[in-house]
Amino acid sequence: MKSSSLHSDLHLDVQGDIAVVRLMRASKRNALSDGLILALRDTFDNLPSHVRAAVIDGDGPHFCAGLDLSELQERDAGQGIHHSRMWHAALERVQYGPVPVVAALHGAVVGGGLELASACHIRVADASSFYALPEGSRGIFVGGGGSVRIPKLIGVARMTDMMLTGRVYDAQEGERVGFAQYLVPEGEALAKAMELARRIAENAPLTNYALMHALPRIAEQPADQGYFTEALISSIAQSAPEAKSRLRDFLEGRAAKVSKS
Ligand code: 1HE
Repeated sequence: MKSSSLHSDLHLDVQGDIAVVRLMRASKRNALSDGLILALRDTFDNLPSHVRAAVIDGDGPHFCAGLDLSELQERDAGQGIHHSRMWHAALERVQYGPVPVVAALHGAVVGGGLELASACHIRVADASSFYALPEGSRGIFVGGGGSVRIPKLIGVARMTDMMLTGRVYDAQEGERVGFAQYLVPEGEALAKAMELARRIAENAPLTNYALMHALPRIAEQPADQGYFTEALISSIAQSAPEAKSRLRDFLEGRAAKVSKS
């Protein structure tokens, strides 16, 4: 296991081919300062090349309390745009970085913390997790890509309700509406996220790349263009030597069958 850190509040542990990125600011509920946001960007820009999947989690009782409100000074409109664009750049590196990212959620997943979780490819939540967008009651608006990503998970109507009324979703409701794909008992999110990351790391890299980079774009395209893009990316993936050897393994009885358990 190799540990390093680009910022005192962000740790990177590389365990084999899995990178574990941990928010380490428990005393402030992992509130995302500008420095922490930039460190997230740099961490995903500089993952070691042998890493095949990543997990993000948060130290302490909460995953993340969102934007560091103590840094919210008087900003004029121009500064506000640059600040929001800085978040966009960092969370784009999470979503469209080199490897799939699994978020291990517990406690508060709120505001910018929910925006960060939404940039990940899979969310595993433990039973203590809760989701909120307090921006609505703080007189501000989401600025970290939440208005693009969160409606894709739960729909525009639910996000509007959360911001207008301060509605908080608990872990069970959160899974039901689509915040998390996996719900596990309290304290087990990281273990489950690691299990999933190890499974993801076994996939052919080009398949993972297609899922991260092609699928969300295809989903945004008109159907006719989507079908065409799908034909291109699927033919690229299946022409890779790794795809050919995996197919041969199945046909010759060496690969696992699909099973229910
Ligand atoms: C913070 C922050 C923060 C806690 N920025 N310092 N996010 C919010 O509006 C959520 C604000 N936070 C909370 O509602 C609660 O802190 C929690 C539900 C997350 C956790 O409650 P609790 O009781 O465990 O902790 P606490 O006692 O409230 O907080 C512990 C410390 O963390 C305390 O500091 P201390 O010096 O008094 O010990 C808090 O001030 C500090 N803290 N959250 C700064 N967010 C790109 S745009 C995104 C826009 C947003 O994300 S807006 C939503 C911001």
